[in-house]
Amino acid sequence: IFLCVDHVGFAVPDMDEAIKLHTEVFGWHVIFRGKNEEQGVEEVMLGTNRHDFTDRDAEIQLLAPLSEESTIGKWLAKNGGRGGIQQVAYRVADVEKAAEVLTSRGVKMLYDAPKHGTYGSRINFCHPKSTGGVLLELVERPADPEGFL
Ligand code: V0V
Repeated sequence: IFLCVDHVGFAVPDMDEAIKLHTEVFGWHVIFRGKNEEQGVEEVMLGTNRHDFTDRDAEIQLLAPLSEESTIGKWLAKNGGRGGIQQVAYRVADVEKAAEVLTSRGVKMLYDAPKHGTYGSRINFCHPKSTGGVLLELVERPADPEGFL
């Protein structure tokens, strides 16, 4: 079902501090910064800066809450205000098909239909109660990522 790991999502209490850490110390490059109001997040995607950069590389996603009541706001509160790994995202070719297959195998999907994700991707999530405790996201990237990267 899965093509590869699309990204790993870190919940962060302070976006600017997190960007500084992951770029200046770890050497990642900011390739996208934006807000997803529906998900209640400010997000930054970190990638490599190789000359042959393609959208096939797995990325790191920094997620800061837009409000205390948002998913990330609640996650941080539960984690004592500290950041950490909030999710792992698997890239799929067809998010509806993948959700259908996983549902038939007993996985509980969060949404009946895909929602909008980074770069115009289509996303859904597997509830952590049916994945052994890890919030797994399914990401179908847009056919043409030009203009986003
Ligand atoms: C909660 N739980 C988690 C978890 N969040 N377990 C693993 N990883 C997480 N991230 C556990 C929690 O410990 C509880 O277990 C149980 O689930 C219920 O927790 P809760 O605090 O009551 O939380 P809920 O139910 O309010 O919310 C949990 C769900 C929520 C998964 C439903 O986080 C959600 O809707 N996530 C999907 C959306 C999302 O994560 N958006 C932000 C990223 P016990 O204590 O009962 O055992 S946006 C994004 O990724 C974008 C835009 C993108 O990639 O394009």
